[in-house]
Amino acid sequence: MTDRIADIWGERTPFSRGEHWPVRVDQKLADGIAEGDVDRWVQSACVLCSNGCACDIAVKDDRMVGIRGRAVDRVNHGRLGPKGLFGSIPGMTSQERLMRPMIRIAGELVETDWDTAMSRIVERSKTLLAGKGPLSHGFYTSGQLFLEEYYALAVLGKAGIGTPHMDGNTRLCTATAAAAMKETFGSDGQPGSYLDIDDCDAVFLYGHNMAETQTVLWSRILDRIAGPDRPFIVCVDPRLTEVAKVADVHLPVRPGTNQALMNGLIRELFVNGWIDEAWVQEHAVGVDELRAVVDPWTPEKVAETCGVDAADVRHAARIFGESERVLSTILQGFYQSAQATAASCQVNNMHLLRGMIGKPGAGILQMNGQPTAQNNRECGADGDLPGFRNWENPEHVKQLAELWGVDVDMIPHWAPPTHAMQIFRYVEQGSIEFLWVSATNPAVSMPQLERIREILDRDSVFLVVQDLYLTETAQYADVVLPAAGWGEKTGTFTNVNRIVHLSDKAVEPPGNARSDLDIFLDYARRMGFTKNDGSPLLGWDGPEDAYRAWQECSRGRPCDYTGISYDKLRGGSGIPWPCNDENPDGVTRLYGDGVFPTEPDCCESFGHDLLTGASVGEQAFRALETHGKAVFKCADYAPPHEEPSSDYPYRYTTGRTAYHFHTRTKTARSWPLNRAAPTAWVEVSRTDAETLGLVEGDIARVTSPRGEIVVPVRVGDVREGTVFAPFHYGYFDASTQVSNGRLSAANELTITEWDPVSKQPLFKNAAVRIEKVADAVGPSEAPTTTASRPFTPGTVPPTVGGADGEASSVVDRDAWTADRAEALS
Ligand SMILES: Nc1nc2c(c(=O)[nH]1)N[C@H]1C(S)=C(S)[C@@H](COP(=O)(O)OP(=O)(O)OC[C@H]3O[C@@H](n4cnc5c(=O)[nH]c(N)nc54)[C@H](O)[C@@H]3O)O[C@H]1N2
Ligand SMILES: Nc1nc2c(c(=O)[nH]1)N[C@H]1C(S)=C(S)[C@@H](COP(=O)(O)OP(=O)(O)OC[C@H]3O[C@@H](n4cnc5c(=O)[nH]c(N)nc54)[C@H](O)[C@@H]3O)O[C@H]1N2
Ligand code: SF4
Ligand SMILES: [Mo]
Repeated sequence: MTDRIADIWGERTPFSRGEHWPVRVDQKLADGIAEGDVDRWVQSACVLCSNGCACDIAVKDDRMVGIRGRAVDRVNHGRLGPKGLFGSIPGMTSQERLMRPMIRIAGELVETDWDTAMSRIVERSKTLLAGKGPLSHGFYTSGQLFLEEYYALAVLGKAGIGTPHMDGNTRLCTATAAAAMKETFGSDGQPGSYLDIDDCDAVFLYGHNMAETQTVLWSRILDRIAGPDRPFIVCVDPRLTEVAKVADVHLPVRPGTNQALMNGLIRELFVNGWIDEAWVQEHAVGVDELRAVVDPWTPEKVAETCGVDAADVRHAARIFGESERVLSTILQGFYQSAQATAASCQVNNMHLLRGMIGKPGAGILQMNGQPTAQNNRECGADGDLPGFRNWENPEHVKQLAELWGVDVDMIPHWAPPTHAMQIFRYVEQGSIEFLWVSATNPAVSMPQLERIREILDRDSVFLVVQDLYLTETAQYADVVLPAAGWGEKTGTFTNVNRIVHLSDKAVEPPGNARSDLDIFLDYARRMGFTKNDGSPLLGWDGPEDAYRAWQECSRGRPCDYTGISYDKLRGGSGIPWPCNDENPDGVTRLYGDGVFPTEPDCCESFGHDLLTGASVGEQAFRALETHGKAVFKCADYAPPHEEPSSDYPYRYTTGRTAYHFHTRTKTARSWPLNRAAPTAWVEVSRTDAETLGLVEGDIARVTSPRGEIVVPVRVGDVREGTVFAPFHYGYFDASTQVSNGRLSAANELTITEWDPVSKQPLFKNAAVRIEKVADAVGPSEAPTTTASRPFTPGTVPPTVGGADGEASSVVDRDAWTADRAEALS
């Protein structure tokens, strides 16, 4: 095997359109372990991103000692990326795992036993419920638990306590994916399939640095690119990512201007007649409004607003308009930027206009990020009703009440569920006095950290934190619960393209740690939650029991799991939902028949106004007469609320590197990964560095109206006027910070603001100033292999675009025209 830290994607296995992506099995065993030492291999899937790569865990002497990709699986055909290979095991076997519950006594967290810890929680919970009622309780969970755990949490929150204050960090992550699919198609549920990579003529990546964030999916695209009939690649990203480097067209938009670009691309489709009129008439409503909204957005106007080249906008639109099969992927550059839902819906609209949906190669991937985000959305631990049910539809609420054996009025449905940022606001205001945080680290991952720390630190809130480690968030807890993690518990989860995997328990958890499912079930038991007939509300025996209960809940819904048993998941490949009697092997692509779940009685949402977030409501939705047709939702461009000013002249955006996962609780504990990206940094363009008198490695202070960070400078390939910071670097291992204890977390600077429809925070738009505080002692330790590499000489950096014909993208457009225009014709 090559050095998979330097060579992130491994060697190429080229293939051409329509062929089977070749198998390549990637494996990593702990140092000193040979294959013959392994006692057994236990089936699982990787939990370090949403790609859902199937793997087997190597076990020796009841310890996890390695990982291997599963060749038979349709997701990864044996491959694993650097995080999967190097980041899966070390964190789990670390000495720093939480082993025993902790409670706060006289200001200090001290270890205790489960009975004492749970009694404290239950006592507080019961007192508050009796005195103040369900609205005193809030739950903030994750995209990293298992399906069974979310379902347990959703049922206890909705039918046991009756609080609408439940959400996941999925709100920060994929709320916009769900929202965009609900608006356009009537329900959450990924239309596309990874197989579309094998069949497509072009891939459009919108705000998605797939090369670093879904490395195995990217290697599938690289293998098509290395094959004989490579697809066109179009990249929309303000940085020269590895995606941008291989792109035929790179549109390095100013952060916050996605909607202007999308309106322009769609206008080009109309102007050039790249529309399947017959399909649109038959399968969608609202095309006239869309045409009117995009009409002013000429390529020149887009160029001016987005800072890209007008010719590149035309080229990109032409690739979309003239290719037969386009795959689009959308992620945080859209979901966490201004007008998130509106811009993501525009991607759906492009596909609808050409009838490019549900057909091989013509897919939409409204991406997920976290490994199990999909399950949170399905099971309703994000506040939605389980099974993609519509809280505004009384019949849907009744179905759940019957299923759970409780009164309809027990289940909160009188208002929209409370989103994560609002839950924290209620804690700040003092109305939520009991907050249970599981498998997420808001003290690093939420916007405007100084405020979040104050909220977590409030005396008025009783804070429970359930994690693998003593995180920055756990430091504020009243009770800390040590959770069993991946490989230490059994459960299922579902990846981006609806593929369900089973992860079997490989080893015992460390110390007294217990699975999140056991903890939630124990809480429900101690609270005495019952059905109307007096039997326990959550009388489940373990994960498989919980899973069977979920199967019943999903029956007949778009995410039907009734045909996927634990047994069926063992041995072979993962299986896509919906899977039932009608589709015993699951469904690869949704909407192949052009019929969408927009029937008012079936849909998950009646939709929203994309500019204001106002609910459309049942009556107005019925008046649209959707009846199985998709909806063209649209909105005019509105600039981000915080734009550069004289005090804060730079656009600030944030994101990831290939080598770390989020707040680094696992990846910082992997020596090879942490060495590749040991400390925080900020990326500045070469031109801006010159203006600011900064050189590589200088220590700079980056200040927004909300705070500052002091970090080394990477003079890199970000567009002029924009600075980029990775959001991974919190404070649990402060010894690795280069800046002498100064703040390094990107979220010190981000803004408390969210998309009006999805309520996803705007992590990618803020205004900052930047100044030097110390000379470089050497180059920054930022990665040299990826989008964060030092400035690439010989490429034209993304700059402010000008009039048509002035080359500003990294593509040599003359060569492009010659090579690719021919291929298009
Ligand atoms: N290595 C690694 N992989 C991961 C994760 C991780 O932490 N590390 N996390 C997983 C999770 S939970 C998620 S959600 C995904 C996220 O995966 P991605 O969305 O691919 O990751 P990000 O780096 O957050 O953002 C992607 C790109 O958005 C660009 N961008 C910033 N602002 C804008 C804008 O206004 N417009 C446009 N068009 N682009 C913009 C950034 O330059 C960045 O390259 O990754 C998953 N995979
Ligand atoms: N500035 C900025 N901020 C961002 C983003 C950005 O791009 N820019 N991205 C946002 C996105 S997309 C995301 S997904 C969030 C991620 O933000 P977080 O959710 O805060 O990130 P993680 O570090 O993954 O936190 C997960 C926690 O769960 C624990 N854990 C793992 N497995 C288990 C388990 O089985 N049980 C329990 N109980 N605990 C477990 C881990 O130790 C870790 O502490 O950050 C968001 N914040
Ligand atoms: S691509 Fe994602 S799921 Fe696959 S090995 Fe890498 S981190 Fe794990
Ligand atoms: Mo995410």
